[in-house]
Amino acid sequence: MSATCRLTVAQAIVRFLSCQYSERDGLEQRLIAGVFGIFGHGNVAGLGQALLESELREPGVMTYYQGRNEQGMVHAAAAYARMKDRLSTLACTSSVGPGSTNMITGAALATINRLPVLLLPGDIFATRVSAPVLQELESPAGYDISVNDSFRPVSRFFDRVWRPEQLPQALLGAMRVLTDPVETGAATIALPQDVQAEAHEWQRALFVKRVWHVPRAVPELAALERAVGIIRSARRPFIVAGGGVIYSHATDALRAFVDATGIPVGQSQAGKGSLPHDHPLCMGAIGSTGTAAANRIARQADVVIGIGTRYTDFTTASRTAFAAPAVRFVNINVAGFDAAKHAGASLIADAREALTALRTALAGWSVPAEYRAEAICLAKDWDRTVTRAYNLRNSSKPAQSEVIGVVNEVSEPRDVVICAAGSMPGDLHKLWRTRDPKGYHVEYGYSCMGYEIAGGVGAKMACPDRDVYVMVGDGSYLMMAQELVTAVQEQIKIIVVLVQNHGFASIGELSESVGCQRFGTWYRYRDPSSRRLTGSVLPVDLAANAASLGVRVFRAATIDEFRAHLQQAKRSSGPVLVQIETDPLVPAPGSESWWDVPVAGVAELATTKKARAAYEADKARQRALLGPEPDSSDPRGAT
Ligand SMILES: Cc1ncc(C[n+]2csc(CCOP(=O)(O)OP(=O)(O)O)c2C)c(N)n1
Ligand SMILES: [Mg+2]
Repeated sequence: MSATCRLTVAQAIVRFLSCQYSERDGLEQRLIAGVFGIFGHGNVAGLGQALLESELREPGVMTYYQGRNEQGMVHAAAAYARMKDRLSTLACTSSVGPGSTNMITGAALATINRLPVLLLPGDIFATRVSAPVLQELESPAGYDISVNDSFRPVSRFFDRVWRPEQLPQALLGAMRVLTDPVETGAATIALPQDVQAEAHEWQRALFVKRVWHVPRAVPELAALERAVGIIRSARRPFIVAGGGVIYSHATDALRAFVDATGIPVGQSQAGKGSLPHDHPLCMGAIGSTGTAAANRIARQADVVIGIGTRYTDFTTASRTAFAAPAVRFVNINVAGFDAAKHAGASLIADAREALTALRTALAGWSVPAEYRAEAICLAKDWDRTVTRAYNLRNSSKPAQSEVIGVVNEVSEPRDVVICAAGSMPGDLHKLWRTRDPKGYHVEYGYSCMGYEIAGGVGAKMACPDRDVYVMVGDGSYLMMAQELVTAVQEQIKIIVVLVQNHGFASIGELSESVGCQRFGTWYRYRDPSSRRLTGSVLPVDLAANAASLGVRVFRAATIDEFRAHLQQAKRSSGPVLVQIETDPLVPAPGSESWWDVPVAGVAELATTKKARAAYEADKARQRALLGPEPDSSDPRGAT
């Protein structure tokens, strides 16, 4: 056999991707498990032709999935990767121009959430002989610029393959980034449409099986000792568990550490599930959408141990959650960037490795018994709050918390709840009783309306043995429901719970809190006399919309009907949607927390003026978190 073979660039890509594997803890799996695509002139004759040949030659090796909107394809790939703990993902191929730029939102989402996705946008001709081609945005500043350059800031890896010879390096670079827990995110290889179809002589070595080892960084001894010293000095330590705990499979190590030390745990959106809800020291959600239990403990914490968290504003309540002047941070993270946050002692390491090492080093040490008892008591109180919120029996329409309660009750412990934007992520963060580390899937890095249904499709593809409950608001549904058709086509069973409240309830509440009277947040006709959007409710029927796409649909008017329909939905085989009308004005239980959203500094409206005064009071509590504050009685600190 000769050392080379002749293939097009696109055929080489498909062949290469078919033999990439990831490996962690000895477990090997396909790194790129399939390809989502929408074809146009930018990829039909390149990757389209190559995927067809692959499907005919080796059925099932590199399955092609048809997307509806390129953004949705990327969401599905990101959700897939999240469920696979970032060890496997999907590729997405698009045409040139709008097909490519439709993927940019998805790329940003993946990169923010640190989820690997491989994006293969088509690009303008490398030869330029037919320029400007259809959908080419010409730049007088340089002929090598295309819309695909917009991927650069939202990708962790970006390359454009102008010549076939460049492909091997681009592919290897992309695979490395995808499998690096520190760097992972969107890896984009832009592929000019002529280059995709160009034949080239390839070294066969490019197509051997490659196994990408996903490392578990061990903590440096000196850093471990520093962290241990700080934790030993603590009287009221508190753990903030982030997504890194789950991706690293560190949930057992976290539980062992917590059981041994008695340190209570708060969870970010991505970290929810790192301890089950009924663990006595699980305080649940932390921050702006947190539980009163976690936020009370956080307020007085003297040492905060962040594990696999990047401390977003929601997690830190815009830097008001940790109020003790002398609070110190110990941050366990694979990324030095995150480990150094809040002037913390950084422990750059894999979460599981670090927790195991810390438990050994802290053997025999635990928090004071009164503190442990206080935390346990607060967690129990919050659990009672959740039970009340699940059973409000709101008089007119059900409250959202009741809907969440029913979904929690009807779903099995290993099932998955998915959400991304609107009022539900916050309510789910507070109220969802998470029983499995992969059971809670709320995308809150980008909080992207439109992720829900597409993400549900990707999650179900990754975990066919779990039911996937997609919680979607009417606003998010209207933003992007098209991947329902993909679910119908592939008979991917997602159970969509459509919460119809006729508008942007979350932003309505936010608007009210900043003195803006829910302006522009209802879905209403323009009133002919006032010329404002205050007329009657729009006659939008989203259940009918879903039914028209081939989805089995149920409509519930009451919470009991909703429960019955959901149970039926659970038994059905293909995609299902259950619609329920809720009362958007019933709030979830309070977080005793804050989120920094600036209020107009000058206003005619009394509502805005009032909100501004409240804002200034809250703003005064915000901290720079530059390290423990010097004692003001100490003359050195006072200077
Ligand atoms: C793509 C995108 N655009 C805008 C926003 C800002 N935003 C956050 S929630 C929301 C409204 C969501 O409405 P809906 O899905 O009906 O949920 P509800 O707020 O009613 O619970 C908006 C506009 C966003 N998160 N994502
Ligand atoms: Mg809504």
